[in-house]
Amino acid sequence: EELTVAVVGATGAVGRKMIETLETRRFPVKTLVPMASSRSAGKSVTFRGENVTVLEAQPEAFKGVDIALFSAGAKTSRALSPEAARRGAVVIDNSSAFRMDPEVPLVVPEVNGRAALGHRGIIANPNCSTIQMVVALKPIYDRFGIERIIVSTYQAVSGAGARAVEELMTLTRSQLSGEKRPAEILPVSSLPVHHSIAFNVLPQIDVFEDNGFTKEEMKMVNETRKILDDPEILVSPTCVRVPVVTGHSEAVYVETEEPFELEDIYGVLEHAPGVVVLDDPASQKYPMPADTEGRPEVFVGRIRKDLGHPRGLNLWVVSDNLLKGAAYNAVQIAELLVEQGGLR
Ligand code: A2P
Ligand code: 11C
Repeated sequence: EELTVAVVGATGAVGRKMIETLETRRFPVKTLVPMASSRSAGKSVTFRGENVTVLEAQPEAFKGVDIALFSAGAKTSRALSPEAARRGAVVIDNSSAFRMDPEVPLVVPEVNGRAALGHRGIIANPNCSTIQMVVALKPIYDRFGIERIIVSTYQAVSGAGARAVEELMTLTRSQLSGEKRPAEILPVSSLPVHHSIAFNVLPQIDVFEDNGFTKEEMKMVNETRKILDDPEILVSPTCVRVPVVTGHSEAVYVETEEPFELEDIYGVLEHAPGVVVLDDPASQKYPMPADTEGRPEVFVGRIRKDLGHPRGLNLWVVSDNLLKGAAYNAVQIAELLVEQGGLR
């Protein structure tokens, strides 16, 4: 089967990775249709060694498109995903626009791939920090049950887009040369106050909600519940931005329902799809974002039992936020649709 595939947000940090992943995974693309805002129309992107012209994303551009991968922000998704779906495309949407819509499946193929087949034209790709956590926890959840998750994240600036990456570079350079430049993008570009990410960590990702948690933290709570289909599971997140370009890290503490032996945790993780166990303290082996950039898997290390709680377990989970956290997960969903007859 040879398909027409649109990538909306083709000039952005995630969109570029989507196009790269379609190529490296040899996805059966007949025609690639890259789209972005009117600012980028007429520019080109490279696919399989050829230049392909970027179109302005608008309803008529989706005629004849079989699969549309969206990563151009929630506003664009809200406006154009239904238009694409109406014209017969299956939309795989990386924004937060439809994730909590009960009619839209929220899919991580290793965890709840079958949910994708129940789509009505739109499938949502979860938030990056949620994806890598549920990939690592699903095998433990299936074997021992999980009552409670306490997670602290160490998130890369590429999660906030290409301009945030530039800001990390600019502010680091200016601080090294003794200048004092103001921050303009992070933590949240649309808010009036900004803090420098250079030589710093920012305990704010996205805007605050009334309960004192940020929107990013509430995504980890609500998306985890939806993906695991477990509205009761307790999730207590603190999301933090660190001066890393690519690769989110997470310190994850869980309390299981059933008692476990550590060797069984290693066993289930070593056999889990999409997981690589990298855990050898004696030789100082553990996952780090610098080593996992460009890799599609979720890496788990520092696996240890809690000192006090008999069913407490600590893990360190690292993955490339632009790949498994976004582009790769979206292309995996597209592959699943092709393999299991989920296209329209
Ligand atoms: P453009 O480059 O034309 O602004 P990032 O997350 O790296 O900031 O990228 C955002 C992506 O979303 C870019 O490809 C950007 O295109 C695209 N985008 C932003 N606004 C729109 C819009 N209104 N319609 C279509 N694409 C958009
Ligand atoms: C970040 N997790 O690192 C965010 C980016 O809902 O898809 C992705 C936001 C989202 O800033």
